[in-house]
Amino acid sequence: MASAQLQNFEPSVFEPNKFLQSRLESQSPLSSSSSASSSSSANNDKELQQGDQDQNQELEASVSDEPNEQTYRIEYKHPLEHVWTLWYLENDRTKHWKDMLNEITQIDSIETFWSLYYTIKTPSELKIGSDYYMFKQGIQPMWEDEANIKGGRWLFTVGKSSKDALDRIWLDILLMMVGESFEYASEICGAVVNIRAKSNKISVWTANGTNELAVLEIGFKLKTLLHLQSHNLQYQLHSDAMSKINSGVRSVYSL
Ligand code: MGP
Repeated sequence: MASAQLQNFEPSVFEPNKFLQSRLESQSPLSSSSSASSSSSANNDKELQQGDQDQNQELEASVSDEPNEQTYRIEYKHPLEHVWTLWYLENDRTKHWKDMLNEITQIDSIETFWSLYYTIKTPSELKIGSDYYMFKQGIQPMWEDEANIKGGRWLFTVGKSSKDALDRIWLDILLMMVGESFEYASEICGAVVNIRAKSNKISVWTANGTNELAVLEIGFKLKTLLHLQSHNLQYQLHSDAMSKINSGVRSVYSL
């Protein structure tokens, strides 16, 4: 499903060469297994003609043990605890903010996660003004969604000179989310990376800004596991962001 949607998706995020390469690599074990099984069935036919029934039964058993492509897809995927949705926003001044959001695909297994990750651009390769959003399935990546409206975000900036750090931190956050690494994982709604001219921003959105224990556990874990000692993490409520006029949004916690 991920692949089908991606093929029709936004060319500035989707990189056809990477996509084809990852598809070819992921399919090669299947192709070799299917050619192995067709040569087995050719032998099988020969032996049938020879009337060697014992040998034939043995061969049939070994062929039926080999997974076909369908079973391979179903049985060899490692499902995630939650299904996640990746969204992409490309800045377009003629559009309202909500209309700039594009849903890219759903991620439901470790395999779809890596296949997608190696197919799309990393944050540091995106154009200025673009964002990625990865949220649990069913949660729209906006303040107004009922899952976010009482919540807030842990926000920090990553300098423009730190492209590798930006990509590394973003990947680590995605892995922490899909791997359910937080004690209060149910409070996690999603994560956002904003590519901006001055400095890039990464944020992790949580469901309830008044759940102090959860907010702080998530903040401390981000700070320690992602080695963000030199970064200042600020927790802001979405309700404050919604009512912001000109001044910045206040921080409820700072780490
Ligand atoms: P932004 O993209 O989060 O940050 O919000 P940016 O571009 O760094 O700007 P700044 O405001 O942080 O300095 C930019 C603008 O997009 C906001 O001011 C809103 O107009 C709009 N916007 C962003 N988000 C996350 C939302 C949202 O969840 N809902 C709505 N309605 N608008 C949003």
